[in-house]
Amino acid sequence: MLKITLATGNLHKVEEINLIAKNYNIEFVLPEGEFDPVEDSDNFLGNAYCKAKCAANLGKTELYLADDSGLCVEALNGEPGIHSARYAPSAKERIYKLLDAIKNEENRKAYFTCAMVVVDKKSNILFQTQQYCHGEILKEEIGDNGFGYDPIFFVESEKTGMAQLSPDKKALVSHRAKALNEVLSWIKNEYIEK
Ligand code: ITT
Repeated sequence: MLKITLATGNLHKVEEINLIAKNYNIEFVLPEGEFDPVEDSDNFLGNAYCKAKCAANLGKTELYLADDSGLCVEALNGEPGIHSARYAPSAKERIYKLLDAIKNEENRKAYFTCAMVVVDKKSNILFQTQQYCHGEILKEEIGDNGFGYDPIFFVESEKTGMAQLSPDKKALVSHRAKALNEVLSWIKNEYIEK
């Protein structure tokens, strides 16, 4: 079984990644020791690389996978974007701050994005991808599933709220699912079929 370190401290991401990859013979493990990456890039792929490198420095497996993701709102010039996790102190406060910031906006278009970077033990980038899930910001929270901004995100392709999707459905249509599927196809070609 292929072992990959998931360079994250976000357990929601771990759950979603395990579900998306459930048909693959891959064991995802968490970094051991002090995983405290400095995310000092101005873009998602750059910050994913910061996390992957930090996990690789702790050393444990051959491969390290990082996910940097966020919600970009058109009327807010792409904010909260790379600041999504730090936009306000708690998940609820982040949601209310965002709803307040666009309360007078007619344009509610937004997208989730997920950048994934795979590195080796020496922090060489082996594969990277950035994927998207388009939709709109709802006027109020709806649904109990998912995490983060899911309760205020309307998924264009599904015509329903992200937090109304079952975990299995989110694992098919989300930004994270699209990015991880690219990573998994690459892994399949490079590591599993050889
Ligand atoms: P790690 O850096 O440890 O991976 P994090 O939560 O700090 O965890 P990010 O810097 O990538 O991760 O921030 C992502 C934030 O964007 C996350 O905390 C949520 O607020 C939001 N987000 C990302 N994906 C999401 C999703 O699928 N549903 C809802 N919100 C999401």
